[in-house]
Amino acid sequence: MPQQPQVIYLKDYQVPEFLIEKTDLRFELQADATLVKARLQIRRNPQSLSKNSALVLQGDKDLVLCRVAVNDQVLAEQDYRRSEESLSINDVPDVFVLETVTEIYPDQNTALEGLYRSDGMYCTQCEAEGFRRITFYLDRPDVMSVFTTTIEADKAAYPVLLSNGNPVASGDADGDRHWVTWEDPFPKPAYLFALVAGDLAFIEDRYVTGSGREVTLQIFAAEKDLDKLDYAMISLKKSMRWDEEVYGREYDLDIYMIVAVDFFNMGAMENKGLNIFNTSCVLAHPETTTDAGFQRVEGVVAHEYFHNWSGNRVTCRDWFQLSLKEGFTVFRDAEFSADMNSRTVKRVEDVSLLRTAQFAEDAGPMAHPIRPASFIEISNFYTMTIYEKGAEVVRMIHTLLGAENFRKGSDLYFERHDGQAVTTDDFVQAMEDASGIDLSQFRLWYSQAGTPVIDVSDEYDASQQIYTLILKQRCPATPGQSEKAPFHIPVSVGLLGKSGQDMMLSNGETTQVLELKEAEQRFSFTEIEEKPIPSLLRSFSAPVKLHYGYQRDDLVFLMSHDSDGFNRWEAAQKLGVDILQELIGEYQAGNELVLDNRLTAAYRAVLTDLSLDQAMVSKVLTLPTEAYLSELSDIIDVDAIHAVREFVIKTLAEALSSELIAVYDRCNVSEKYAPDATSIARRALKNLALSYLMKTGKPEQLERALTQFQDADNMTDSMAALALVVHSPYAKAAEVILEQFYLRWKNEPLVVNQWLSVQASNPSKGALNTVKQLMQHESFNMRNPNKVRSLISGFSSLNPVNFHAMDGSGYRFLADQIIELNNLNPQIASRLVTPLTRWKRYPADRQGMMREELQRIMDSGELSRDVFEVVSKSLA
Ligand code: 0A1
Ligand code: ZN
Repeated sequence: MPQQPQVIYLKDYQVPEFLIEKTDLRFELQADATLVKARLQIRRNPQSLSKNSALVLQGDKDLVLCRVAVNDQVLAEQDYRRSEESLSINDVPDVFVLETVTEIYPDQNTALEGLYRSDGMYCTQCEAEGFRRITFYLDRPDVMSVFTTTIEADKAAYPVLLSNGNPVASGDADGDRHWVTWEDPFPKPAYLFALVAGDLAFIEDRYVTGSGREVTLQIFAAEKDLDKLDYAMISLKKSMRWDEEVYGREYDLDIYMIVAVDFFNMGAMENKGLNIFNTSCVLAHPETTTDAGFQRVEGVVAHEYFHNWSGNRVTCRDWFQLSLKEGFTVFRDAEFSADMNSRTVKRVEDVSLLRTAQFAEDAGPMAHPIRPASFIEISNFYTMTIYEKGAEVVRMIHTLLGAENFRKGSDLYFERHDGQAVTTDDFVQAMEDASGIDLSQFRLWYSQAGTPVIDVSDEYDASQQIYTLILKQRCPATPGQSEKAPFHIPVSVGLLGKSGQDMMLSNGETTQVLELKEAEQRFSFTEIEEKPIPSLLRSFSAPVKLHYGYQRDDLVFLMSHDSDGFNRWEAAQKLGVDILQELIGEYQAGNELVLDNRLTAAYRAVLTDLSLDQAMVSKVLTLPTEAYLSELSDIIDVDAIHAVREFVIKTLAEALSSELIAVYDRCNVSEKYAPDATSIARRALKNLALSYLMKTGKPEQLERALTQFQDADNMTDSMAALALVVHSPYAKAAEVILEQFYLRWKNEPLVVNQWLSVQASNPSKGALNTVKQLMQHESFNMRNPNKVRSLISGFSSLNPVNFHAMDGSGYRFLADQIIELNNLNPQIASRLVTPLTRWKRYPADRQGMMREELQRIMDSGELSRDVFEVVSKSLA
């Protein structure tokens, strides 16, 4: 890869010069190589302005080109030109058939893009630009083609041969081989192409659509995982029903397939009719999967299914529009999960993630708008910003339009653009046209990066009974954008009276959406009989940082009275942040730490109030995480944050131990495991109580955890106990149960991944050595992204105290792994850089060491585009 890779700009977009009407593929899978024969029906695009241009197809440098023919005429070498990344042919007719034969080597493909082998089976990953690693093609999403795919392979080793669409023919071939032909009637971009060949088992079900069409549903996995597929099937059927009910969208093919693979760079992929899933996002069984795992399966199955409309039927014009499909689809899957489980819990989890990971991204060197203006490597833009902030932007449209208008807008969008490759602006336009609501200023959310900050103050005029909120917005500079225009921000508010009731507002309701559009704006409420306590940004109505000078007593009040469940949690978080930040200051000054007993009292009240939404109790009683406290810090003091948070947990645990024991006993019921919202809430609360109790350091609490570990009949309880013991000072006990756990689960890779992760995230001294040893363990494999994520990211992202060790050992270790992975798997290598990109947030000594490691990566030799982009932007 060149050291100065090319930057690609949105402003340079041009319609394709050629279109591919039909794509006929034939794959011959051989022991060491695969032959790819492509027959493309091509014509010049009448919409293109360049009339005589050469045909330029993208193709990876490793493709071995065996034959090129135009209209059955084989081309001689001088008739075409091969460059590092393309194949050009001059003087092609306006309409013609192009044939190529290419040889590729899936066994050597460690990048896991294009066609590769995962544990003996073949599979593909073509988004974003993987298809060009399979054959020469117009590998861009606005070239949509009808695909026919024939796969030929050894019958015994690869009995199952799958591709997109419907199977239309099959037969035997010479030499114990067989073949199957698949036809996908829906035109699609190459990034949605998929192929699978392997010895796979499957479960099958059927689904009847609202209009009465019958669809066959199949989920494929290795034989040994056949008992872990039922939950994905249930989730799939629920998703299909939900999309009909909420969006009026039906499935369109006769068959829907999901395949589980062990080696996968991301979570899953929405290939038309043939989703390919990371095993971690599809396999679920009570004995091996935690509650969080079950919910992930439900959410990801829904996400990929929803893409069939938001992504496949209506796709992206170019990769700058990625959030068109991802933001919208994340919003859809979040609403689905909220409907299936606890809405408030789902919101709290999503907001927590956004405020830690996405806000940090928005404040760092890789900050970009949800519609980026440029990139070097598109794989680097599958980010929290494109996905999660993108979903928040769609949510704000939903808030501004209301549910009914939003549905009109989505109907119009799907109808207007079915079968097209479009832009985020087309989406917003449909929402505007259907609702009549002006979103012109709102569009800035697509082009401006950074997290807006809103400072709120208020005035109460008792004689006039007028209460006024004064909102001021600003947005910090981000790379390439020093000045920002004011955003259009929906700020949902309620006002609480002294007795805790919601006041009636001028819209006749108790919640009102203020539309902040100016840099500073005043909103007055009339007939307000007493000075209210405001409940601001209800349900987190916009992805912003909002400041208002709450007193601690106000927050305690809101914790118990706010009618908005999200804001009750938010009040607890704000109280926690306020107290922790003050203590961090004391810690840094070397003073003795004393906990404000209002926190203890508030926690006691929540612990003992059985009338509360039990699903929310464990969330309310979880202190702001170290990651969130870090994000809120100007200069991150890793050790102070950790020490202070530990102090508060221990103090709370000691003060509340009898209440915590009562809660633990109440929730520790024996019942058959079920991943429903009520039982998930009970286990969460039980394990939260246990986590506090363990911090008392009392031997009987260790006993409690060990008993839970031994008796658990489900992975949630067993993993919670394991993590608590491993992260405690009881090193000997930890060693014993880690060993026991491994022996029991060593044949379940997903369980072993969690076992790796628990050790990698251990805040005790010596974690780095453990991680290094585990890299030599039989269960570790640098080529498997799930292993890398569990062990290496587990250390660099979930173990701040050790990663940021003052001797720089954590940074050095991470840089070594990035340098190694840069050659094996650039996408994974590039993602690993993230913690180092945040160097500016740390004190000077750590900054220096982090920068040095970034520089060492930069100087380490030939960098992939992926790693180059992130490292160079971090050093700029
Ligand atoms: N479109 C998928 C995410 C995805 C993106 C890239 C991949 O390979 C590099 C794989 C999956 C989704 O949103 O689920
Ligand atoms: Zn997606």
